[in-house]
Amino acid sequence: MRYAGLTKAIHLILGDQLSRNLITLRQVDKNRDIILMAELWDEATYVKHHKKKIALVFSAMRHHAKWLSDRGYSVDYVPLNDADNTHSFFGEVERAVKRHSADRVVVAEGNEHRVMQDMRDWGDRLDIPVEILEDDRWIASHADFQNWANDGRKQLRMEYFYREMRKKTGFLMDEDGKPEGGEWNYDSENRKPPKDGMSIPKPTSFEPDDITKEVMDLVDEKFDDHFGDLYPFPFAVTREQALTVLDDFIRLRLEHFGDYQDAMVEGEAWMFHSHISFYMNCGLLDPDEVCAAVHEAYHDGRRNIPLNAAEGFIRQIIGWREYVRGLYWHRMPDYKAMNFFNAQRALPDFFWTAETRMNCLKQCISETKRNAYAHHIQRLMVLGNFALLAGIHPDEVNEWYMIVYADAYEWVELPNVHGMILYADGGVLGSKPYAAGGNYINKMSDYCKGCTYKVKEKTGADACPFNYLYWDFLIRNRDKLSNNPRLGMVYRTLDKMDAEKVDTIKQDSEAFLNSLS
Ligand code: FAD
Ligand code: DLZ
Ligand code: SF4
Repeated sequence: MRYAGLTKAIHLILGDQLSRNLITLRQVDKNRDIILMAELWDEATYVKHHKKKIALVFSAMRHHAKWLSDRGYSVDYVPLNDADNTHSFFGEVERAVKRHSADRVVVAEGNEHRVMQDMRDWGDRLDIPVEILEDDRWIASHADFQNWANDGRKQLRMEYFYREMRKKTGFLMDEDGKPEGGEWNYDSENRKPPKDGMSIPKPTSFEPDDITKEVMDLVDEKFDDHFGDLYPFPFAVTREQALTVLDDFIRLRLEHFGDYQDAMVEGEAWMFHSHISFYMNCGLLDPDEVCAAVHEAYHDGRRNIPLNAAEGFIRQIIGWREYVRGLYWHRMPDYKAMNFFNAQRALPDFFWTAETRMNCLKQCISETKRNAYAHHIQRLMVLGNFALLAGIHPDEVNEWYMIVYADAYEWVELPNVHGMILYADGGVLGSKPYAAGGNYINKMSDYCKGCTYKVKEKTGADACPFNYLYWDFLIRNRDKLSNNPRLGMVYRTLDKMDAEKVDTIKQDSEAFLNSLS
């Protein structure tokens, strides 16, 4: 016995560790140990999270604490309003150790670098053993990712990592160890534009219960100056409710998930997406069970689920989700400081107010404010594309994404923002920046119909700003991008443009960008 002779442990459970099979819980002795959970000002304000995110996390924490108490665990729950609350993880652990005369602390690793850094010296500061357990809710362990990353490969591309995860999990693999359907990836089938008048199911929503109502009053009172609408509050806050969201997705939306994965429709924030990132990220759902449910639904034949939908969905989780988490830990802390394009512009005010004439941005920001949610293509090809082309400083963009989405945690936000949209890592995550002009948005959405800018016009006062900003971005960053083989054709097109047009692009871009500040 490693801790023979020791008596009582404090098991700290963080707000994104609300899984009923968490490794920490598996080690609790109900007759002896204390589970500590704490609502902390530090965690709610290290970035000023969207009101809905704070309400979701606090309510899910309170429901989880109740579930544990009902099953005989001794839970010491420190609410935000507790007069003695120190509002930091360490402060609360230190107080709990004294309060309960505990002689060791057990915690699962923090999923953010700043939290892990903090945890590492708790043992020295408390002068008792602090056991930090590897969080085994992931499909790829730290060792799995490191072994893959250090296996002599020049580039760490998601696609190859994903294939390893398919082999490891067996999802959508046939008996001969080959990918079902013969291909690993059906993404090329997943780019259909929206159809006029398409019928999109309403998202699953729940009435706030008494616990949630109390939390909402607290958030209203204490976090009034945070971004976003608190009301209405439709989120799941228990595992049972999160499972209903997953079930509804499989029943009502999965069939079209693949086809319309990239489509955007004005007034339809939720489309055919699953809306489960919130719940997986705080622990109410487990990524493995989510993929197993989709794998099963694809095979049981009761629903008409095409392979491109099932594969596309499973790839997002065992591919992208696991890959960004692996990359985060592989490259932090240096990753965060990278700024490949030396982008310096401040974030325009309209990212907070949605007051812009650019209809695509107005819609995506308004929905973000209302729902603490936007789907992937809105985050990537509208909001992210704009931040990239406008040269906004990565720190400001990262902070905005961390604030506005209820599923935002740095391990997933940072690689997506820093790597995928801003290319601030110079190509660690992606092989080229996801830059695009207005044509892409026009093809994949109906936003341009309601816009005062004209998507077909390339320059001039009425032209869609994405059009000239796209070329201006390539011109400004020629020294950094022109050798990229995936951009060779684009630069050849640029080289054929007449000098007058290039000048107009530069002037229009300068005037537009100056108008942002
Ligand atoms: P679906 O479209 O239904 O996809 C299913 C699941 O796949 C998601 O729940 C998510 O867990 C996973 N997934 C899909 N794409 C990604 C991805 N690129 N990286 C990691 N997981 C992925 N996701 C977050 O969970 N938190 C974030 O803070 C976050 N920030 C993002 C910022 C930017 C700029 C971009 C481009 C993407 C970001 N994503 C983030 C990824 C993705 O946009 C969201 O996971 C997704 O929109 C959540 O909605 P959903 O559950 O309906 O997803
Ligand atoms: C996101 C969040 C918020 C808003 N509040 C709390 C909190 O009060 N107490 C807590 O234990 N966890 C909270 N969390 C989740 C943490 O920020 C998360 O556990 C760390 O970022 C590590 O990933
Ligand atoms: Fe967005 Fe340009 Fe379309 Fe307007 S015209 S909605 S700015 S892409």
